[in-house]
Amino acid sequence: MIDLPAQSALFNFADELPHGLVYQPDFLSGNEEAALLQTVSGLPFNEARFQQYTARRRIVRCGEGAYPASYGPEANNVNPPRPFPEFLAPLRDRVAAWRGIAAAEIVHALVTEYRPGTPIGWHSDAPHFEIVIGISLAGPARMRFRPYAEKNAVVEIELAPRSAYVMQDEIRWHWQHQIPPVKQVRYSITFRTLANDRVKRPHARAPSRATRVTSDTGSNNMGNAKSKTSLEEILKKYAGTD
Ligand SMILES: O=C(O)CCC(=O)C(=O)O
Repeated sequence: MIDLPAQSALFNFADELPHGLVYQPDFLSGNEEAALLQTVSGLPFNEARFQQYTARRRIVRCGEGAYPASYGPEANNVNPPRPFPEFLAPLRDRVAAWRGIAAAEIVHALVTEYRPGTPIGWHSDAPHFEIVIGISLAGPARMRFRPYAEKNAVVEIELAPRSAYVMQDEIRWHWQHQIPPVKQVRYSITFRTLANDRVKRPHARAPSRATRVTSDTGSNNMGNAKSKTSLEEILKKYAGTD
């Protein structure tokens, strides 16, 4: 059972981050993270495939189907139904409530495992998805963003364990994102809604004036929570607690 955190405990950097990017530290409690990790760390992960290339990160895809696959050999097919596993339903409902959308709008969840040294390169999300909501578990990661129109202008946040982020609107459609190799094992659960009426294509547009960017050599680290706790330590710490 996942409890909603008290609203007073919630904080985000909405005024500082590029439009459409929301960062929420401590979205999950330590106990909630440990409970998710017990299940997530035992999932049947497979290497992510992208055309001829096999990525180092490993994934498990869940979703209701009836939309095209993102990439790989199935890219031109409609996904086979992959119902949401039961353990993800409370988290899906909760992220939906947080963003003010119906849980049924979240059609896809991707659970990703990054072993130490594993990155995800510059990309934008698959065009048939709209809002992306990511939950971070276990090790921390840096997440970097750059506008299509200004690829040297990089914004960086630290994704603390138990935090949540959202990419929608400008950051989702006009920026790319990347995660440099992680130092400790990290898992993410990314939930996605379907793009409304058509497959959209990311494209270049000058970043809005409100956007705060820095140069590629001096990135702007706006996250603040750092953790050196390993997966084993988290599981040990919360073992036997509810
Ligand atoms: O692991 C994350 O939080 C980011 C995942 C990501 O960029 C993706 O699935 O496209």
